[in-house]
Amino acid sequence: MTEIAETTQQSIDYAQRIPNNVDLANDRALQRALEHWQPAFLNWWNETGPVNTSTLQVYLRTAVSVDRDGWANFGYVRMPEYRWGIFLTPRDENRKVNFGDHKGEAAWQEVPGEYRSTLRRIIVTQGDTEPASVEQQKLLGATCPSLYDLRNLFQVNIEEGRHLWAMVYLLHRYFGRDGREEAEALLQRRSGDPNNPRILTAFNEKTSNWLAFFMFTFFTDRDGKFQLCALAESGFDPLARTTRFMLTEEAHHMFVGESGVARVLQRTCEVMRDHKLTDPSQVRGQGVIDLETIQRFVNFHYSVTLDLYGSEISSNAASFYTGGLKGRYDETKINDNHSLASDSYAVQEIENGRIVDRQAPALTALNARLRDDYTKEIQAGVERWNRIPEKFGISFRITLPHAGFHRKIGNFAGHYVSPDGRVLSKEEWERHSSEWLPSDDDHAFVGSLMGRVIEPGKFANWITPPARGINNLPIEFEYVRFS
Ligand code: BYC
Repeated sequence: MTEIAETTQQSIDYAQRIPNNVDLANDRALQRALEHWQPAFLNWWNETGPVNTSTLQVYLRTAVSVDRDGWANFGYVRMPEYRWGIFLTPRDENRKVNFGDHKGEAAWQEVPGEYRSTLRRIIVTQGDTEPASVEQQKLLGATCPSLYDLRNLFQVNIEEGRHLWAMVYLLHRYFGRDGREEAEALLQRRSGDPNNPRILTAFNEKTSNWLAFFMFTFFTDRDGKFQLCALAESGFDPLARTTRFMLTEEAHHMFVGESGVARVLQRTCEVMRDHKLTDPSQVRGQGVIDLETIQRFVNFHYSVTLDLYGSEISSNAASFYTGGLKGRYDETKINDNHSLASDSYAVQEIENGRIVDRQAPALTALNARLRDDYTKEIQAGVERWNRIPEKFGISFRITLPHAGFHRKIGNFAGHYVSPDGRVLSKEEWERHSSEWLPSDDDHAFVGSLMGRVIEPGKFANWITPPARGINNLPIEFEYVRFS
């Protein structure tokens, strides 16, 4: 391998078959390997990406450079012709490993032999989520509530595809034959396929309607943010630089989720006020989504996403940290010795039928800590949502369920915890579960509202228009052209 492929430029070379800022043209073997993977990626996109979209022209943003203003490039694109590429934030020659046993060493430009399989596993797990989310969302375009929303869905899908490219670049460039095999396997697993599923549980769930999509981009994409932030601290510098650029894309996805749910809430509250309604079935009668159903979707998506942090107590997480591979959220802003060797962290567990706090070694509790950091940000978003019913004089408030509610991974797995944090028997939990989680009836109702609204400036009845359009354009702009 040449040194050249490790340098990055601010601007992206779009003259290349694979746009990049890693000087791919000077690493012929890597370029050939990625050019070989490219048609397989396109086959995957055409087979499992958004259905019936190959002729649509979508008003998309494309990165032209990795500096702050590099994003300001918008234009119509046919999605299969989107220029997926490889973009890393530029290298800081002075960067160090900032935590763990190797703290103070120069950040690694090649994979340290002792961490090769662990790093590959982390990169594959991250990479696997990206195509999975596209697969989960492939049918949503058929029931979009507006052109504005349709465009946002496609922007998210396109960028998840690019995030796959980001991880595949690392696999090809740094992991040789094993990496190439893993890159192929990333295109072979399928969300929800019982024989060859995606790696992490939440990525095998269905995203079958737009309320689920907004919840997913609010809750699950934000797990993406926190995991990427932890990887952006990595001592393996190419991983840190790749994930830093991915984070700039992730911000829009979370905006789509937070504003999407807010617009659903806004519409429901408007209808409740105008018709003086509180009864959920009457609210539904007006063709909007009742607040109780929205709460059940919150309960589902939050709890499923908490599972993505892994077990609260994890020796994997401890060795990722001591090895300098995966840091804490905002690691370099934390004022401590970045070793955690003698620190402790409070973790909840169930003891004799009650939830108790236990001090655990901070190193093994890193998944719990990252999850708690995530919950703080989620809680702030929920509080912003709650200003909407408050403004309408409606007493209902969205709440986050207890971290033990509906969990399949970690300390709460196998227990039956109510949203308000009581440990119940299986029978009692099951008696109430349809009050807490979306039922088949909820899915059927929400599904019944989903139509296809594609007249510029028009919105489905169950959601309000956004406050403003994309790239300062009017809301009635033709964000997707069907001709
Ligand atoms: N489902 O010690 P444990 C995103 C496995 S989202 C299935 O508890 P660990 C995005 C685990 O792999 C962010 N399996 O946990 C969002 C391990 O298996 P092995 C994705 C699970 O390892 C929206 C075993 O159980 N990025 O970007 O400390 C749209 C014991 O593991 C699950 C990452 O996750 C689960 N939920 O932590 C698009 C970052 N949880 O290895 C994209 C990379 C655990 O013994 N991944 N297991 O066979 C990681 O850092 C870690 O793998 C995890 C798990 C945090 C996921």
